[in-house]
Amino acid sequence: MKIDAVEVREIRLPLRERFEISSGYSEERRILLVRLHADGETGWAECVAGEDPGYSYETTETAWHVLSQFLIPVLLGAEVEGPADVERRLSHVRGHPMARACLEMACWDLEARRRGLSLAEAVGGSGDPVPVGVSVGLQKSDGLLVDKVGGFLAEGYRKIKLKIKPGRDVEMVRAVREAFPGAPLMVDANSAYTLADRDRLAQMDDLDLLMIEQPLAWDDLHEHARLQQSLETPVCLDESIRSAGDAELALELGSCRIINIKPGRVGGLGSSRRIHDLCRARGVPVWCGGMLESGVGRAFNIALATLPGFTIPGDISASRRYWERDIVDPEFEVVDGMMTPPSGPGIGVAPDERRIDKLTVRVARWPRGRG
Ligand code: OSB
Ligand code: MG
Repeated sequence: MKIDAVEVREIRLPLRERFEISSGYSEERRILLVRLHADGETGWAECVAGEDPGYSYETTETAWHVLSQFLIPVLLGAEVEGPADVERRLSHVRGHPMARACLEMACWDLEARRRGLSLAEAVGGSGDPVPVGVSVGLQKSDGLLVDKVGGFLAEGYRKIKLKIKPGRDVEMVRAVREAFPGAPLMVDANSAYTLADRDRLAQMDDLDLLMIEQPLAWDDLHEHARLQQSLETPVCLDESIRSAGDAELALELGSCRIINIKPGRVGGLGSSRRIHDLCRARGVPVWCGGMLESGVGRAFNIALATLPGFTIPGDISASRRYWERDIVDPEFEVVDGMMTPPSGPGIGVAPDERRIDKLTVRVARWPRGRG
């Protein structure tokens, strides 16, 4: 297929509630949406880069820069074979997986539409509903957190992830555990600790947690291996895994027992699938993380999560958990803790273009000079 045109736009989408993690917070997402045009078909995707470099060095602004200066010029006018070819053509760019991923993912959507397949079918997954969870940000008090968790459990979510940081950890999590003795709970530190906190982190072993996610540095594997040795609770890596190579090294070193796969963080769906396959071959469970995506990005996450190695509920919540109104029709729903992947071609949900236009703060189109 020949890439005839590409569009990138930034939309602003206010979250229904502030989402706070150890490194900062978000109240309004600055989301880049990309659109590829080839052979009369369109492919959509979303760039998951955040507003600030607190999770990754990539931001909305760096992604805009790398996409428009270095990535899109390579694809424009090119005759590409499919998503794997797009990934290959962009591989000369060091780092910036989130910027690269959104073009690869748009190509997955485009190709799935051309073949009349749902994204779940195209990646090799199933059309079956998948159990999903919810990630709960830091709250003003433990009481508020317990109320929030109770609400999500009542909605049926199959896993509850609590954000932690030094000063808001063992006692806070214990309050939730005591309120909900049998609940499937885990915690995510977003790199807020060091090995010096080993004893504090080991106190989590008594709280019956599914895992502790990314306790140490965002780019570390070695110290996580040392920490995992002294913890009973499985360590799950998020930030530290940027590729299948990272995943293999992490498993060799014993840095974690579980991996959180986010297509944006690892450079796309192809890379996500390679990490999935590697983990599955070694009996290591994976689950699909989230980056507060709009419905466009969510569609990729739910499709990926239908692969058989995704044995733990992902951070894939209903549109309502994030937005007053999502930008896709229909919105994503969770019924009894399950989400059904859309069955239509490609992402299987329709971006609401009128609404997206209203939310847009800037747009760039290639070839240059077109409207
Ligand atoms: O660490 O998983 C994370 C959101 C933004 C940045 C990092 C993370 C998160 C979440 C939210 O936990 C998951 C979601 O999209 O619901
Ligand atoms: Mg995380």
